[in-house]
Amino acid sequence: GRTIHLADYRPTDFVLERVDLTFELDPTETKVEARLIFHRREGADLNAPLVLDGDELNMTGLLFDQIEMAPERYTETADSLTIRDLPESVPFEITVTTLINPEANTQLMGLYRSNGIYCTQCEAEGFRRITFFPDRPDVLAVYTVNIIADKDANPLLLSNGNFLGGAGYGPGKHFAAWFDPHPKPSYLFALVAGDLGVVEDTFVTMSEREVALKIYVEHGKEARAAYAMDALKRSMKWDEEVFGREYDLDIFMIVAVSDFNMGAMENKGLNIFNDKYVLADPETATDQDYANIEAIIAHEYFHNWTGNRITCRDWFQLCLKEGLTVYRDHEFSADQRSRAVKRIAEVRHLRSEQFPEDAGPLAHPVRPTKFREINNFYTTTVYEKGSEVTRMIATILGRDGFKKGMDLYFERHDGEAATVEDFVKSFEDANGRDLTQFSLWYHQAGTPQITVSSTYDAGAKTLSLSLEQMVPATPGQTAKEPMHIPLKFALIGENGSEASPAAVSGGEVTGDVLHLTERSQTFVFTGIGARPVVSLNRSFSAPVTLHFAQSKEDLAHIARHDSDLFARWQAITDLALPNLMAAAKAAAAGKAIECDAGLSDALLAIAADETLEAAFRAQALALPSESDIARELGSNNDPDAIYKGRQAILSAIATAGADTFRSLYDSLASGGSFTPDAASAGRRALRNAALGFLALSDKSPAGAAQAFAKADNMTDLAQALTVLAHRFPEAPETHAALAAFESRFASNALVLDKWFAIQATIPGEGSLERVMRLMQNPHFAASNPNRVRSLIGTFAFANATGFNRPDGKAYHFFAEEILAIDKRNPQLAARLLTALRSWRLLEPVRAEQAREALMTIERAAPQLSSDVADIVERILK
Ligand code: B3K
Ligand code: ZN
Repeated sequence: GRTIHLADYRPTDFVLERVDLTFELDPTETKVEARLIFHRREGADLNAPLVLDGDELNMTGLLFDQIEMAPERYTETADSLTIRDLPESVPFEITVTTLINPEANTQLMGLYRSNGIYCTQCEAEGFRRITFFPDRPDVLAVYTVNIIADKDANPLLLSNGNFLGGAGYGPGKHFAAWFDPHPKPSYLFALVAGDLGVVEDTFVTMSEREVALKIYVEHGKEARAAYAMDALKRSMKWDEEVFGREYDLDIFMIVAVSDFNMGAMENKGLNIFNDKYVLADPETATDQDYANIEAIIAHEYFHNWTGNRITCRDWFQLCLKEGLTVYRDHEFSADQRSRAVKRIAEVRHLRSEQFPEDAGPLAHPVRPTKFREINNFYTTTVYEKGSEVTRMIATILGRDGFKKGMDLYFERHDGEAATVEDFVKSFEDANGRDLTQFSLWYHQAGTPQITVSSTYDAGAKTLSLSLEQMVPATPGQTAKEPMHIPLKFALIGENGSEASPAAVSGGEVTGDVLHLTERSQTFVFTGIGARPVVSLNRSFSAPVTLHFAQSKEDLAHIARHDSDLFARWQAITDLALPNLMAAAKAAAAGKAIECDAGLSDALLAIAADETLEAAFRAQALALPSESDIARELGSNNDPDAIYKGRQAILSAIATAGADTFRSLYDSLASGGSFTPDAASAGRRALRNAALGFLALSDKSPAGAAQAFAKADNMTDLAQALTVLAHRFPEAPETHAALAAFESRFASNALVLDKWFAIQATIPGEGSLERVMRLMQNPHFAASNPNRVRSLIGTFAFANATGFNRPDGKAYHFFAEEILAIDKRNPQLAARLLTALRSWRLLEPVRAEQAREALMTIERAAPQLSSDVADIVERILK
């Protein structure tokens, strides 16, 4: 594929007025008739042809105003249909008939079959695999959809909008018609047909309209959709209360399918979900599953306003809907659960996924300016950093200012395809604030690095805080401008009191936000009676890395006293990191590894502190991950040394805290029945963290085996199995537990995904052989994205020692798999391949092996999909 540039954007020459689609469904030969009414855009070139997009289509008919089109008036290529000699101003009708094969569609883009169900995925460019169409998000039209299918096999016929009616249609067939009154781009089109069970409910909106809610799942799984339904109703209510947004159709449907490339899709009125993010009950779902379901149900629902009512002008604007909608789902979860714990989890995720992306060969701005394959830009930068940018707007403007800006955005752009500039302008106009410099967050890639120092002058009673910002070079962007970075802060005195300065000079400070806008800037606070400890970037107000050499005493002070729980967690992390880095270095040099007693004391104090919520204590005990340590170390990384060092620190904490962990484990035993609420989940998380530490000092697997035997919910069961498998991989107890788990859940693929993932992450030498063996397991299916991600994906992304074995064998295995997966499903292959994006940061032996594996992929070039070709070329560049 060629590169597409933002600068080349121009509107279409023709306006699409209406779309009428008729599907005659057949597993291998579905007939699609598309009647499209266009008129030439005012001011457009009178000779301009109509160019429609297509992909792997078999066109069997083409009519102009109901009459067969003369062959000399059109040209069909592999990816387009060009029609000439069209009317200057009157509307005209083009009718295209295509034949498509849903069964053969292994890419899972366009119309395909999942477990006997017809379903669609059209974002970003899947609609062109259904019919020839102006397949771009700025073409909005009203759709009518007729579906004809065998009645027995497909009692259910669904599409977007409201149901118009249905009836029999010849022997053994029936049809249904749907009408969506809201103009939409083709990427929001959806169709589902098949035989599914349903869970039904209703929601009464703020203007007292009743909306029918339906969640469709495989027969027999209805009970497992109850939590998703509850999350949907809470999302609808929250969007009314917090953003003033009401739902706009008579019906809202969710369909769960088992073959899906990503999490879910926000099609108008008919969301389609990976069943992993719908189905849950205590026996089969972990607390993390429940939290994910809540977040993703909310995310897709929130798209109805941020994405569907206001969509993107072009795919460069993807963060307009994704960054904003992630921000909305984060806020929703924060309101439903513990805000601080949610924030910690978000930051952990951002640092482990987005920071490496931003620091590596795939770095790109939140609003990119060019792409070769749009599917490769559904990234953590567009989503999660995009959300952080929205959060910073809220921080800068304050709650009311943010709300005013959002209201103006909805008012101005409802029904339109908008840009990032339109979005920012709404906040500027509603608040009278210039956000030009702030907008660099959309345009400059790379994580800003901020170096901080502070000095206290007791005589003058002043505190000076000097900050210097540097944005690293990223592909295509060498020189960077200083950014507007909003940093929440507090000056913490003795006993945790917060000093309020008499005055501040050197830059803008609004409330508890310090605005860093220059390359280097010194803020001077006056009237500070005693030396305070500076707590900076509280709540992680800006997605940056701070280099602030605070003493252990100051960090401990923050960890103990800050009223911002996130900052307390960050201080603990900052205390732990130097220990973990030193441990990795000692392990690499074959030296003894030592754990600072101060660190284990601080952690154990938090673990036992009952005034703190359990989930927070569990987060503190989790310590920075292997990838966090690798990122801190920067380069020349040896994953074995990092692992070994980290394990030694964990063991030292386990030994020092044996009594604490024992009493936590015993006292937190769940009594009564399971509830998935955040407080209960937090207690399970803390208890399971304690179990992990206990197993580190245990010589025998008996304790973990007993935890496995006693577990009465999936959170505890999966954690016990993880502890057994990771700590005692060869023990008979572990083999027995793995076998018991496999047979107990043999008919539940989503649970077996956990079984695959737990084994794929067993560290150390046998990993590759284990993964290869598991690929032969009858429950593994190379055609199912969830299976592939849970085994091969988890191995590559989450088993640093196993995947990065120094002989490079795992990289070469991985390269072979990528090539095989690419033949069936390019999107899945390209996404998995990003696991190698940080190869240059490895020590030279591993780096060279990784490079060679990448080269084998690149050498397959003529056969590669544009998805994989794009990723491998950028990674190697
Ligand atoms: N908008 C979809 C993602 C589509 C990805 C296409 N490759 C789900 C979401 O972000 O809500
Ligand atoms: Zn989204």
